[in-house]
Amino acid sequence: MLEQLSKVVLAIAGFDPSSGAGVTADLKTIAAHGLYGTAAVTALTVQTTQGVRHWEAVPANLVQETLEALLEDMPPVAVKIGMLGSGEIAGKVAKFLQSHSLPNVILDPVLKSSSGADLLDRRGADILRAELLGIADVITPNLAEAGFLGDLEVNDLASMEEACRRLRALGARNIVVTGGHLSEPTDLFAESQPDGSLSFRTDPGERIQTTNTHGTGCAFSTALACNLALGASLGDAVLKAKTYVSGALRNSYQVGKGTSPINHLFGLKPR
Ligand code: PXL
Repeated sequence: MLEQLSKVVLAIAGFDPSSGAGVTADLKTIAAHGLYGTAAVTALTVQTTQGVRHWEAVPANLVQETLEALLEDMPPVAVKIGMLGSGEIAGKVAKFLQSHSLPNVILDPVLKSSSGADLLDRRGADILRAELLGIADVITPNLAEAGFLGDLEVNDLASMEEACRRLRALGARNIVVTGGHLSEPTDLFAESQPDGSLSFRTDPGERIQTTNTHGTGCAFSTALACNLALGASLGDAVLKAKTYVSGALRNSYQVGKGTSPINHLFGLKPR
């Protein structure tokens, strides 16, 4: 047990002060998996359950220094990358990951908040496409992100599959396109085979009747990182992450006046 608790999962992401998304939500998710979470904060957002009002990137050198310091002291067994904010930070993160070979790197290619605010600048999006896609072991775009990165409209399983093929051609190895916004919520998991081809699996989900959905994308990618850290195979880790997010949705409750967060800590008994 103690051995598991001392396994470190690193989140590289922005700060959402309402704690539905971003690093604080990631730390809750990591704790919920019985692992130890650390974080390098890329941006401060001014945000509530009602949306993102404003954000500013953290100076890129602080992100880089944090990553180097954490690596020296608490090397992670998995890394989740979320909001990067600026091209300068995306470049530092890419360089950091290129110079240290870290296990289980999950990239959630965050471009916008669910309320529609842009969370990455143009240069950052270019670095995401040209460098980070190829560094990550798994990427977890939603429909809009898969569409943007693959340069096509993604709105059904056929276009999700085509997006995966295009992302593979751009260097991505394993891809989960999260389809929570489809009428039948289904994720598409594309896994690279030894010959370089992709195998596809559809993971159907149940539609959970709740509007408390803030933070589902962040929680999914972090839970995936955690399950890989715990030793699950990639295919099982993807399913377990989906089950975790479903549990967090099912056990969510209203907090704040807008889109409430999922309940990351639904497994925790109050004391
Ligand atoms: O859900 C994407 C996301 C990621 N990271 C931060 C966010 C958001 C959405 O608002 O604020 C910090």
